[in-house]
Amino acid sequence: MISYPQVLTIAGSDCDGSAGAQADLKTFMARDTYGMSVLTAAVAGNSYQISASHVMPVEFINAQCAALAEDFTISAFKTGMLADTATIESVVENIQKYDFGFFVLDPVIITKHGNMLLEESAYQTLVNQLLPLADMITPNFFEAQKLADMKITNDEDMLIAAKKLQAMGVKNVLLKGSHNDDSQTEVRDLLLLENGETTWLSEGYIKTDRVNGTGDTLAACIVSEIAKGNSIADSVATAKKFTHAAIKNEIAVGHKFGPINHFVKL
Ligand code: PXL
Repeated sequence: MISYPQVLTIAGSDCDGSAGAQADLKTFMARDTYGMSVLTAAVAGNSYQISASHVMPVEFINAQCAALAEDFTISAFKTGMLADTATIESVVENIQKYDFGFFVLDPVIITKHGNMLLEESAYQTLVNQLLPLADMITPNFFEAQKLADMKITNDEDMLIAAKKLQAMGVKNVLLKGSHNDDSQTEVRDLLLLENGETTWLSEGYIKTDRVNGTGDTLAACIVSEIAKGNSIADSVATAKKFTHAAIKNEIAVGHKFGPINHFVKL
């Protein structure tokens, strides 16, 4: 029998397969890990827009976690769309009750196209209850500014913001750089490790609308690499390379904001 590291995403379903649990599961498979999913919500959408969403009952989230904990040895997991306060509270309870291993918190708040995936009133619960349990947080530029409560305009600000997040209780911070200026040539992310070490990761800027699920994929790839036994720094470096390659090698799916390419090999 072949054995693969077992990994988990606690996230929303995105029916068009570009983001959320679907992007995570594709990434888990692409990176040679066995992926599982606890669904917190489901959204109806395509490459144009999200048209509806539905939150799972807390009892059903509990049932999914219990079912997995009873049978599997999960060595790393991530969270994605957590929708509302009750969902976050149930996720907090479940991850305190069961050991799902290394925890990457992708603080999904709002999509690139302005859809709220976390109720405003739930934000404080995420910060106070979930964030201190995370081994790593992976905010994008906007989420980092909101979480650190500051404007970020340069590298120095990124480091100050990352340290603020660490002071809020999360061990390791991967702060994703800005990528909203078509004149920029690179996207620079900052990794701040628990021991205070910093690493800058850079890849070329790619001008494309086909970036749905990028944040999900990056975090899912980190989970897979950690589960395979790699260091945090190596896992993040591989995840950055994989996500960059998945954006660069575009696939023809959908008419507008398409998915990235999870078939890509490094
Ligand atoms: O990429 C963020 C994201 C996460 N989870 C779900 C989504 C999206 C973006 O569309 O639909 C379920």
